[in-house]
Amino acid sequence: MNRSPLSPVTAEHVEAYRRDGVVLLRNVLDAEWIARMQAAIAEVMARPEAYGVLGPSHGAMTSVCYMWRKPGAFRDFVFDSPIAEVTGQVIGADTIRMYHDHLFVKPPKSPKIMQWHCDETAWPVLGEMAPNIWTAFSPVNAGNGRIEYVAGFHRHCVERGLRFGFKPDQASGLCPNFEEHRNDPQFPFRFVSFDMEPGDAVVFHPHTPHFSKGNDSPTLARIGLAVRLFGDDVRWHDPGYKAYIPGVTEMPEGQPVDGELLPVLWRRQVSAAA
Ligand SMILES: O=C(O)CCC(=O)C(=O)O
Repeated sequence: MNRSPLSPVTAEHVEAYRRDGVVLLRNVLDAEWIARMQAAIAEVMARPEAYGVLGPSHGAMTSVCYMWRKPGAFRDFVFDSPIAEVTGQVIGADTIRMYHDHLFVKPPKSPKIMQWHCDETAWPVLGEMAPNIWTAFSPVNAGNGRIEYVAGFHRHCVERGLRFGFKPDQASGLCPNFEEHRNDPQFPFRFVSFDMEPGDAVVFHPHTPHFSKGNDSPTLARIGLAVRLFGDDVRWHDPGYKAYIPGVTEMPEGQPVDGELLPVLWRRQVSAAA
């Protein structure tokens, strides 16, 4: 199973992430990783509560978090696969810490829609280096519910200090419903999405809005494992409505996050000559 990426993260990937807030990385995992994780995901699908914490969208879609906290494939995946390294390279971090994993499986014919949202809404932190790396473990396409993103909107948020809440009276209010802009020729941002194969991954910024429709395929499940990671600039921030991190108590507001439940997964190697 590969520890380093099969293809390098390039300057083009880094620039796409900076510009769009989202970038596709092909062939992050080798066939052994893909097979091991597909088998582990099938086990979780059979008994989700035995492996993790059910996510808020569990139902017509399987949504399970924190599987990495138990020994086994999910823990090995975050510590030993290349996902932390590729994410660190894409976002320009020196250190990557684990936050949480989240399995999203839309079975064939699942009507589940993930409405437009930014992950930043839920994370009890401030900082731009809190990305999501979403790895495909099935083919992903327009028919089976691939994720769509609004490219460039992350910079709009960061430059204006916009942060969305779960309710209209929280932070800057609710995330816009970008469905209203799909056919708007004046809309200044681009909708982007990617067909993916197992082992491909998308890295996206915490302020990048994303959405997925239901799975229209009669036969093909859409399987993705999101891993949320913390880089150097992440600071604790909890205005009271953010997601609870099991086992993690309040940290001092504005201080760097740490602790054994947010372990370091990767550090940038500094060459001796530097
Ligand atoms: O898998 C999906 O359809 C939604 C994923 C998502 O919203 C996320 O990873 O934050």
